[in-house]
Amino acid sequence: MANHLVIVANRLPVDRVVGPDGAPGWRRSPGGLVSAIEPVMRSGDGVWVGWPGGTEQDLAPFEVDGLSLVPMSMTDEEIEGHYEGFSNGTLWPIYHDVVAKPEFHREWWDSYVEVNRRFAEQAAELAAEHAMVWVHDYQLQLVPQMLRELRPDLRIGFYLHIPFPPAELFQQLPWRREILEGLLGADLLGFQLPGGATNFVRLVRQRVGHKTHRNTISLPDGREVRAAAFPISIDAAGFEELARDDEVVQRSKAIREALGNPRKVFLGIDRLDYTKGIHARLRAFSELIAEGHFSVEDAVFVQVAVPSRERVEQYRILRDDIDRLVGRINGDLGRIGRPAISYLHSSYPREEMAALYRTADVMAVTPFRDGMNLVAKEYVACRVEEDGALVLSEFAGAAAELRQAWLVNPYDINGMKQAMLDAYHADSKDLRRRMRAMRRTIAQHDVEAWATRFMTELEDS
Ligand code: GDG
Repeated sequence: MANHLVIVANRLPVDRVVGPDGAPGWRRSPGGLVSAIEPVMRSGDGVWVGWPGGTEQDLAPFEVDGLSLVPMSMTDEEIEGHYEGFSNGTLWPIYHDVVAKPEFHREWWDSYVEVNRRFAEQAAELAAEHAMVWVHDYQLQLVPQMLRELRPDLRIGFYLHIPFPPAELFQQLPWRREILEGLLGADLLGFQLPGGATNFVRLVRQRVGHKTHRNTISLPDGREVRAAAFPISIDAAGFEELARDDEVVQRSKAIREALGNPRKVFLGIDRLDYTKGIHARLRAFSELIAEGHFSVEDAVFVQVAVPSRERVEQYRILRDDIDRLVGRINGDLGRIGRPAISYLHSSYPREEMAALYRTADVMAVTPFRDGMNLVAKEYVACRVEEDGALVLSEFAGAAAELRQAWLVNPYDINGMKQAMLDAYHADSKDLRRRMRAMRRTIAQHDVEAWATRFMTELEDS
């Protein structure tokens, strides 16, 4: 027990893999949280507590690339109840505007409480006296309070990576009060946008009855909890360097060639999730071709859909829907060697992502609701020639900063079509003006600035 910083997150930033020689090892996993926190961990004296995936029990702490990791084991029942169930079947849809219907099951809640308790106990054991513990995301909202009960000496921060919903939606939760009280165990609560912090404070006032002043909540025992916005970002310099790498530049040319050198390449990269608006975006693009605004020789849409939550039913249904849509569009509009949509259900190394960003003339990021969306920021960071167009949903947190994008309402298919068409036809002067401004924003607000600000404010709290 000697760690001055303990990160607690649902997942460890690694996946179990089996090498070509059959030996098991670890590989960094994709996902916003990992991209965001890794640089902070390396520079500090920290340990990361989380689930490594799988159902292996009694795993020992280990290191990967200088990261100290403490694996939490999960049973099949816990994965079903806590992770796939309450986290991704109940909370995820409620926190994302009820884009899909949330399910409420009391067994899922019991499992959520149980897993949160185990995480809190593990963190309590690892933290040095007066250490900082930074808890992450919607899967662990009860940890702050549970941890405070075990270790009142700690400074506890909590960051929510997804939106915090308005009272009208949050109130549906049968366990709304428990979740608010769980979060109130923290000294500092971070949200992506000011609106999330405001929603939370209002709910605490209404549902728990604590006194609030602006963004500060006063608890009966004299403790104060602050809720504020900390918009997350990316390692901008790291992405830029990757985008300038010779092999990435060559790979980007090869991708364009393989696509048949169309005039414009459109790109979407998302976890395969119903919040991301993949279906509507592909429909909008296909209608532009069907109506003759451009042909399959002029433009192709590359859609990378990274496999995600494949055991949750709504995700299986979504995958089938998109498979069908892509098949129909390509069947109707494609020609030999020229599909309208180049669809990839797979995940890729960072270098390939950078090469794709470099290749894309138009990047379409059109979620129905998204906490931030790092893909939009990564695209901007990779556009080192200061060209390329970003079509961005108003409902992604990133839209608050990337004001020079073509902002769209993803529910408005005609509006999206118009924005895609405008982006397709934009002249280089317009593109440069917009991209320059967005690149400046990303360079100034990178992930390091985000993490430093959160930790400084937690230290001062
Ligand atoms: C949640 C919130 C918030 C994706 N595929 C591959 C890959 N990725 C990386 C991307 C990006 C990250 O994963 C995805 O982050 P997003 O922000 O786009 O979306 P979520 O996964 O939903 O993340 C979101 C985020 O948390 C952070 O707070 O912004 O709103 O929903 O970094 O590059 N990386 C690699 N291969 C892939 O195939 N290497």
